[in-house]
Amino acid sequence: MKLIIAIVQDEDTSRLVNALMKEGFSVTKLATTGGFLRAGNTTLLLGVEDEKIRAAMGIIERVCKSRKQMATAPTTMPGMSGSYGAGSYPVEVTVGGATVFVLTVDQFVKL
Ligand code: 2BA
Repeated sequence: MKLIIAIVQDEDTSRLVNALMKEGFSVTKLATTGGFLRAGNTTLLLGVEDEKIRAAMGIIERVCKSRKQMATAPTTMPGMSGSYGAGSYPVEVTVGGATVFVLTVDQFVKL
């Protein structure tokens, strides 16, 4: 068994969870925040049998389309500490898509 950790954009979450559950995958949804943009995103946990990994990845790839958009990234001026010097700057980032980790599961038990 593998554990898929998929970080996706909030906009894609509902469609992705629906698509995964329709195909019989169990999903746990966590509200998370990206370190760079400090904006909300969603992390999904899926425990998946090895032979179904390809199907799960296919659904994630199909639903989570990436697109470019301008965003405001927070920054801190060098040499300043705390909130002093904190500012923000516009950046073009690719959002959507998915950042996916696949981990081997040593043990899976429901107690
Ligand atoms: P964020 O850290 O908020 O990053 C959002 C997007 O901003 C990134 O999309 C990337 O396009 C851009 N970005 C990130 N760091 C940057 C930098 N130093 N300079 C310029 N642009 C930068 P993704 O790469 O698709 O990542 C989407 C979200 O997935 C991330 O949100 C973060 O929450 C998570 N993530 C990505 N890589 C990760 C990793 N190696 N470990 C843990 N979480 C990761």
